[in-house]
Amino acid sequence: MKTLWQHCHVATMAQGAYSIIEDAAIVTSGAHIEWVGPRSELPSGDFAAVNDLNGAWVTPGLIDCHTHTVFGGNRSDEFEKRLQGVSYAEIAASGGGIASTVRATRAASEEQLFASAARRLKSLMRDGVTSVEIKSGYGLDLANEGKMLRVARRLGAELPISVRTTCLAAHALPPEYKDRADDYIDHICAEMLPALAAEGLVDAVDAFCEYLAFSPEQVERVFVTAHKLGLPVKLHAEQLSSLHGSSLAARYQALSADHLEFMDEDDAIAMAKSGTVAVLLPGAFYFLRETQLPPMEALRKHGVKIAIASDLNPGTSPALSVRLMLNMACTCFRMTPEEALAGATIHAATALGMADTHGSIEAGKVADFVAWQIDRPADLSYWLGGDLEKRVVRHGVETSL
Ligand code: DI6
Ligand code: FE
Repeated sequence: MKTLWQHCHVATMAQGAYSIIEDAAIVTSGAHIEWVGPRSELPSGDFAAVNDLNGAWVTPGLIDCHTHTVFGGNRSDEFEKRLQGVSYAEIAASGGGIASTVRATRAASEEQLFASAARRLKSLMRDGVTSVEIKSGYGLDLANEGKMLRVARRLGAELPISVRTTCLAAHALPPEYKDRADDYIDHICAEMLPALAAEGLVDAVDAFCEYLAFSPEQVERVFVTAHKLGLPVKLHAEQLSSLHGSSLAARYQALSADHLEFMDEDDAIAMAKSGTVAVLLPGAFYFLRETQLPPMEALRKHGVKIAIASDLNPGTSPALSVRLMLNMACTCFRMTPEEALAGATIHAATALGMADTHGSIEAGKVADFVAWQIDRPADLSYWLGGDLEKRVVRHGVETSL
């Protein structure tokens, strides 16, 4: 069953650039792209359906490669307090912060978590997202991390979006392990990761490497366990200080190191060597009113691939639009709209280990794309939010939300 999509221009994003084909045609066969090229070169064939895209710009479906979409409650009350001058640290010391989301997530049923996460995910999807990574990390014990990851799997099964799950058990210290961080890491390595992996709930393993979370030594133990289980790793690194977590991640061939405002040039060299993607999260930078910029020039100079993601989470980035993140990447980090779009397509796919099948519009890849009624690709980074007219195709089928 072949379908023809025409009357469009395509930014294929192959090789991380727009790679534009004007007056293009796309042939899909089932869930895959069979052919893409200039319409004048379209091979003859029988098409079960012909779609007129009305002059749209077609891009790959957006890929949000770093989110914490599943969580209980929210923290808009803390947002109000912070605006009145109470600091993040004071809020955390009084039982708020990540700990409050852990309490709410533990108290929530799988059904409640599914319903609230589905609402957030639909918001991302209405904005052109067709693949998403979802982390655990607000359960912090076997039962509740498992609950979060099962909800993430179910979201992928029930909604027209591809979900990659990441176990972030090493996100924060659960109250049961107060002052016993090493014991908690032991528990993650001996019990939690093996059990969650055996249940097929884990596509990758992440940790939060920061002076207020886990040390590089503790993170390394998690990485060793992940590799023994055959799982790739990722890392929250250099968000608030420089512990060289990004270099550690590179030594373990991490798919990505994320945040990175405080990384240095040696970290960039290490990441370039290992092919570790730099995932920048402008929503968290903005929401926390950070001032330290990620070292864009070092990343570019050494050829590190840069991805952009929402970091959707209740504490530091309640972001419901990846396009808004593209705008922030341009305004805050001085990325070009082309770099930003590559960051939410092909490089995001690499950050999830799915670049062989996703992230660009090329023959053989999965047919996930968006036909936007815009004047040029830069419009995707230009408009601040809103709802752009578009058609979203996933696995070769037009979705409606
Ligand atoms: N870095 C972040 O910005 C979030 N997690 C992390 O490791 C914060 C999560 C939260 O405050 O709930
Ligand atoms: Fe995060």
